[in-house]
Amino acid sequence: MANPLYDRLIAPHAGKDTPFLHLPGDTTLTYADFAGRTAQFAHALMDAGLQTGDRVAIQAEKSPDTLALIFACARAGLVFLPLNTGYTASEIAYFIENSGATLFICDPAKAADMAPVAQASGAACETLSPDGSGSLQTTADAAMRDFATVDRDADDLAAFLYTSGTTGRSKGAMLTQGNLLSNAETLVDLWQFTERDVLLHALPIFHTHGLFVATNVILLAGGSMIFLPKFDQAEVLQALPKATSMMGVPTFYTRLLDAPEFTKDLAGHMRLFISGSAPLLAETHRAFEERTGHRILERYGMTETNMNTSNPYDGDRRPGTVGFPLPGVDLKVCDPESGGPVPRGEIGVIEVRGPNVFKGYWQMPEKTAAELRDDGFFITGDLGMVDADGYVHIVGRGKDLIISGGYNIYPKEIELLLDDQPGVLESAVVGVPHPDFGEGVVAVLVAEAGAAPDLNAIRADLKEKLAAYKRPKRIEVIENLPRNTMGKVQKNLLRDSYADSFTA
Ligand code: MLC
Ligand code: AMP
Repeated sequence: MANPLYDRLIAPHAGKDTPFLHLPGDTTLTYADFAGRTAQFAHALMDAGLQTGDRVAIQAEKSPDTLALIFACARAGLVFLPLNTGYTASEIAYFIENSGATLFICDPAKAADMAPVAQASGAACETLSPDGSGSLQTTADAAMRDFATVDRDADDLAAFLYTSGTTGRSKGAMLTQGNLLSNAETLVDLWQFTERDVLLHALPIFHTHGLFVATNVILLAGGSMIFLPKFDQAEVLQALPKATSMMGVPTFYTRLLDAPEFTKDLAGHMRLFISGSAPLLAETHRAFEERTGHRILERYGMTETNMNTSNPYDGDRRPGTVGFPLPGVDLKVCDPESGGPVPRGEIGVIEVRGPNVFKGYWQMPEKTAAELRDDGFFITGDLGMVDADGYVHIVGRGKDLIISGGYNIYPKEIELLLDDQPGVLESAVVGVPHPDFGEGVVAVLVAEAGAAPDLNAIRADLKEKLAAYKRPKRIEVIENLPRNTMGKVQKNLLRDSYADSFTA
């Protein structure tokens, strides 16, 4: 009888009255409370008629109950599918339909818009609110605080995390219980997390970083988290003195450096600052050390693989590098054409293999075969090299991808919507330097002959269809897209032309 995630992350602490979550308003949720709540939600999910292996799509605000619901899915043998709270109804429709989710859970404020979308794909809709008033919470409140956890193998699916594709269609990355647990075990050891750790948690919990890296590491170590609803500079500064460690995307660290109150005195007691999900500029690394005396530990991961590499805990944390492959992870740099390994020091596509690597894309065998080799290596699409000391450097991306404030944005998805707009012949979307988000989205349009696209109408349509973080922060109409002799749009030229859009 086993359920690896429950057995290792929840069960060992289930009877403890020690804090798991420190919440705004000086309240605390203990491990025993949290374990009991996962049982109550597991009963509520069973009452909804779900069967082992069913998918549960969750678009709920960050709250202790949302976290308990996610672990309830694991306990009940269900596959959870966390979704960005910013997704619009048309984005959500795709995820429910593609995953075949039988249940969709959203905030009560969104239920009127979302319930018909769920029902159109045959999924039931329940609600969950940070104030406890959702329909699923009402059922859970009346349920028992223990639950006969469903047996699962390490190889059984635990989660689908959707990651957009270069063709514009999102793919459901299938992650097993073993993928998630093995990565957490490695990271706890490597980063020396213990029950004394208090992690400042300001990340969203619908992505790998905030959900698996941060939460699973803390659960495994038996530490606690200061659980903030989102990154708010003032709240983070206020919470910092009570924390021992923090995980964030580079924007968190540049925003902290923007605050004069962020001083050596405020940060001195901290054990560890970790950065990932997007490149941390070497200059940010250095400015951070100058201000606080701390060298940020940068690591590299992705949705399909969890974490792959990390700078050392003890040892030289080198700016501009993502450190060494994690124990148990094989990493090689390959020629994009031949697929063969390139000599050390040369640039190629990074491939990784290990217990962290996902099972494939849900119901997309061709895409799985194109990215996951028979020998288990996953082709990340990131361009990198390994230097003479063994440090991995990410130098670019082979895939057409923008990373803005740690969120991935696939230009193709936006281009497809722009190309459909009245008066638009074609479009191209690029990422250019942005002082806060690292990269900001710029769209260029070419008008149909004699037409003048209405940019306000276009913005309004994108607002309907796209989460806010994906919407272009600048839209321009130009004569022609620059193309090479093969007819391919030269996005590098567009990036150069619009490089000063947000930094001038
Ligand atoms: C918000 N906006 C963004 C944005 N976040 N635009 C581009 N990129 C983003 N990341 C929009 C808002 O909707 C708003 O638009 C305007 O920008 C200003 O918003 P803000 O108030 O400044 O943003 P804020 O709410 O403070 O959010 C910024 C942020 C957040 C950086 C705190 O984006 C965030 O938490 N990012 C973390 C993402 C993350 O967890 N990634 C991990 C992926 S896992 P408007 O139109 O309303 O004015 C992964 C694997 C790995 O990659 O290795 O970890
Ligand atoms: P996601 O699909 O959201 O999980 O994003 C994964 C991508 O984020 C990777 O393929 C990289 O391109 C990027 N990424 C993650 N961590 C880092 C890092 N430390 N430095 C540079 N890029 C990173």
